[in-house]
Amino acid sequence: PKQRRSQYEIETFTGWLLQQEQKGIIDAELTIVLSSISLACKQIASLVQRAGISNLTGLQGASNIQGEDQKKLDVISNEVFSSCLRTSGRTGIIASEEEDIPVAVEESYSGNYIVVFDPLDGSSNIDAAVSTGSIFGIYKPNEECLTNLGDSPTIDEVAENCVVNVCQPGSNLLTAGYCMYSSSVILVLSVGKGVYGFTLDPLYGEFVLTHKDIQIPKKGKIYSFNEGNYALWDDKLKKYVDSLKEPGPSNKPYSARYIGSLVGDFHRTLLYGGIYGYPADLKSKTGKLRLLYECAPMSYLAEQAGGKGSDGHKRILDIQPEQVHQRVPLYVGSTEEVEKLEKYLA
Ligand code: AHM
Ligand code: MG
Repeated sequence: PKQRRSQYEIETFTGWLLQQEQKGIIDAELTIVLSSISLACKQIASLVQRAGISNLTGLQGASNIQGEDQKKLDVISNEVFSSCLRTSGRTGIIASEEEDIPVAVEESYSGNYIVVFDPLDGSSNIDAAVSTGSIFGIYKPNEECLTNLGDSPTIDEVAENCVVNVCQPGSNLLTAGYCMYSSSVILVLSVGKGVYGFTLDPLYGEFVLTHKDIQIPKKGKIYSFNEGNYALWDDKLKKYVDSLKEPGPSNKPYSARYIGSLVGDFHRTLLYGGIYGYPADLKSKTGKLRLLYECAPMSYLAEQAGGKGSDGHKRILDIQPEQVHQRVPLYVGSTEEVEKLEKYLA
């Protein structure tokens, strides 16, 4: 007879990963990469939580290639993420918001996965102890490019090869996810079969399955835009946002919620429904958020949960990146809300 489930049984992230491997959804190599990412997230969570105590708030005193001032924790989180991936021995190339160009990971024993990430997104929130997060996406290496390299490639050839490998459309993603550092630490990811969420149990130090097969509501009455930029938006977008403020027959307009932390704003949108947007404007002609490690992973998760990710006209996952740090407008969330916005922008 089958043994009864015990009341003490918990499903951990590690257990869940092994099940995905047994079912043939991911291979052993990817299991190792994902578990090294979860370790990086635990380390970053503890750094973020203790930032004020260990003097890790404030600026590093340098800026990244995109001209943004780096926070101390931006730099440290990047190091944590990179070294966890490096020691997994299954990652070939990494591309990060905080690195100028993609980096080849020499120690790779096998696997050679390409991992794109933003180690600490929304870090302007750190000093006020408001939510932040890490975002990641994983691609299979492009075999053709690797074999084209020859036996003893020069450093420039390797660097160029890395860029070619990394610049894949989101539709090639094998898996993507984020970890949110908030009142709880929650790891949300998809390996292409729905979206699952795991909450870090601070006593066990383990991520525990808490959100099974997350489905984003088809519509939702929350919009999440930085409306401070309103005067810089184009007229079609202004009309759309104005329309959300009309009370309608129910006498209730949409609610506005904006943390300024993509992971937090997206996580709420995923669970409650609605729309998150970072449009292009007069100042940021192609928007602010980066296609590779911000927009594509979030759009992949939205689609896996039954929602949509769009640049206002087309599917984010269909965009072929030309540059590693390329920016695109992003509208992501409930299907009906994203489609409504696309109609206004058409
Ligand atoms: P970062 O990667 O430098 O932290 O910037 C990305 C963040 C997102 O988390 C957030 O959605 C957006 O920038 C907020 O920008 P703004 O302050 O312009 O509203
Ligand atoms: Mg970011």
